[in-house]
Amino acid sequence: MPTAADQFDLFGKARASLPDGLRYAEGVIPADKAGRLVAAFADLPFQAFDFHGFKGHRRIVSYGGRYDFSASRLESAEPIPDFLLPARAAAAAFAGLEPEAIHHAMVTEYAPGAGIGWHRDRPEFDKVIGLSFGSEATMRFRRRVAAGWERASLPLAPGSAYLLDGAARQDWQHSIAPGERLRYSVTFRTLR
Ligand SMILES: O=C(O)CCC(=O)C(=O)O
Repeated sequence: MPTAADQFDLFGKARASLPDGLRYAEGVIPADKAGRLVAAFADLPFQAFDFHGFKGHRRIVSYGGRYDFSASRLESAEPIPDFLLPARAAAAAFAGLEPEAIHHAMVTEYAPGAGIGWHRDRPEFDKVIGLSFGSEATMRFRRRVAAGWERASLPLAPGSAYLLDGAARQDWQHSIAPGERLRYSVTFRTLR
């Protein structure tokens, strides 16, 4: 059975079977640092994800900007806290960005059974870099083609990072399948 490592070359670039513009690497956040971050997440003021009044199973906390789906706009939010800055630096290095280019961070808590449905991120944002913590997860991708949907999937290991850029960001939708164990992600976004 192919593993994530089989789907990427030595430089973390996705092979042809995955969307262009998707990059993935494991070990971006070492286990000891990941453990400290997960401990810190326990104290965050998570709120149920709210989409036009519908509360999702996942809970989120946003920094440096919070997208309000009811108002369809990006609202202000607390700046990215100090404890997340080393993770931002690691995410930026992985994506080939300066840390200061990343103004937005969102921590998402996926309790067992929680996932995220098909979507593309809001157009106010540009590149998306995601870090994974806790349980493994499967990130799924799909895009419309003449015959229906073209699909791909990517296992996300704890401590790994992915970058959504180019077609993976603009043309493909993504989702996270509900898992059986607690997972957190930290998604960093640049602004368009
Ligand atoms: O948890 C993840 O890694 C994906 C998060 C995501 O797709 C989103 O917040 O839009």
